[in-house]
Amino acid sequence: MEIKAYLHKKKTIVDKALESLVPPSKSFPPSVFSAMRYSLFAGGKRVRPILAIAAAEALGAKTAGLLPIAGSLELIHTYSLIHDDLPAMDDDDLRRGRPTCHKVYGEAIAILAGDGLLNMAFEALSDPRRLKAVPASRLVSMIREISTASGVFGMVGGQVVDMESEGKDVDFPTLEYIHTHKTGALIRASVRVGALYGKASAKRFKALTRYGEMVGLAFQIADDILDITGKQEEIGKDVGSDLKKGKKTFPGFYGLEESRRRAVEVSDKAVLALKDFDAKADPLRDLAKYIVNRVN
Ligand code: GRG
Repeated sequence: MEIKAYLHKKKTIVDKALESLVPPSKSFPPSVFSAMRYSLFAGGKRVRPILAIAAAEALGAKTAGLLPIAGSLELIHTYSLIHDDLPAMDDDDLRRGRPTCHKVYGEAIAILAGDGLLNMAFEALSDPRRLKAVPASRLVSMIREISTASGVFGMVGGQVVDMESEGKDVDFPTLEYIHTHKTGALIRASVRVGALYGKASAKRFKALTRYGEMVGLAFQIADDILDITGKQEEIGKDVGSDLKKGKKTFPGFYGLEESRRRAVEVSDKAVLALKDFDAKADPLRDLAKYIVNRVN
């Protein structure tokens, strides 16, 4: 199946799972439920849940039982976007093609909507009614994987260093730390959660981990490039915001052309990590290529 059709099909499945995880806007208190749903259903490619599903499928697993877990990755990702957009952080007005959560609901409700989504992810991850297919010990490994990747050892740590580096002439290892933690950690965890669900052998788990790391890096380089070359109506946020905020990015170090070359090189490494997998891993291979060629 062509990657665009694959993504569309999986996005529909993920959106349905998310719909069942997050109560309707009119639930009490409606302000926070509306804000959570506003940001969650504003669009979004659902890359992280789809990576988890594709990793499990690469191992031959049936993935219906993975959906609450895959959905939890998107809940955490959306929380991070809401908080990242706040005036105290990146202070952005546009996200996923819409005014940011705090612009519509105010800062206090946006903060609480982010908190609500983060905690709802762990509710979903520990709900025995939804997770009958996953043995408790494996579920604990997944919860640890996701919480470590989202917290100070992952995304939160990356966000802190990113903020503290604004306007500074950071070195390349610092940029690498920001990229691997702020964006890379949750992407890597998404693939590893799919691998855990699919009962990967130690060898395959290692290969999928390498794939996740390379895809995470390629994704971030592509994001840095899109921040310069993208169109606002396609990327759904303001163009040129990294430069405006004095953020050092991949193109800042290497220029656009070299960054493009490196993104492809890293994506090729992701594909190479899957050399011992059969055709069931083709969506993962195609995703690695798609991530560097994407326009949003
Ligand atoms: C607030 C703890 C905390 C962390 C925020 C994710 C993040 C960390 C910041 C977002 C800033 C940013 C633009 C990062 C670049 C990579 C990235 C995460 C892009 C957005 O992800 P996509 O492209 O977005 O998957 P969609 O909308 O498709 O889900």
